[in-house]
Amino acid sequence: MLSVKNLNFFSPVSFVCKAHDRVNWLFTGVADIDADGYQDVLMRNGATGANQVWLMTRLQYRATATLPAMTDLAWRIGAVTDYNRDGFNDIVWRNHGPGAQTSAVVVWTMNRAQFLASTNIGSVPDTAWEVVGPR
Ligand SMILES: [Ca+2]
Ligand SMILES: [Ca+2]
Repeated sequence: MLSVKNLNFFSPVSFVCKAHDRVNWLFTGVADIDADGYQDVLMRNGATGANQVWLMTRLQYRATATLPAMTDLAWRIGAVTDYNRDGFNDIVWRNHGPGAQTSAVVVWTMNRAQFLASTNIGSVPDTAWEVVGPR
């Protein structure tokens, strides 16, 4: 069982993992990915680069949506919001973790929990800079 503190600014809640490796899956963001009005939980596997969204209804896990893997583990989610104003949250990634080969920043445009496209929006070679939000 994992605990999530301050999810949606409510009291700490707990829920049972759904067939996940409890060591490698990391919480990487919270946003309403499927545009149903409830915040969902972005998950990334730190060993494989697999990515998932836990679709939530209030504090209840409802389903898992699988996103494309980013097997280069230097990619990190930096921000989640609706960049192209289509009503669906998009995901900003930056290649800056340990072993990073580039300093690229890309946006994954999404249609609810379905990946549509990856667009390179630039690079930030200075590792002192971080993408900090919105998340
Ligand atoms: Ca949602
Ligand atoms: Ca969008």
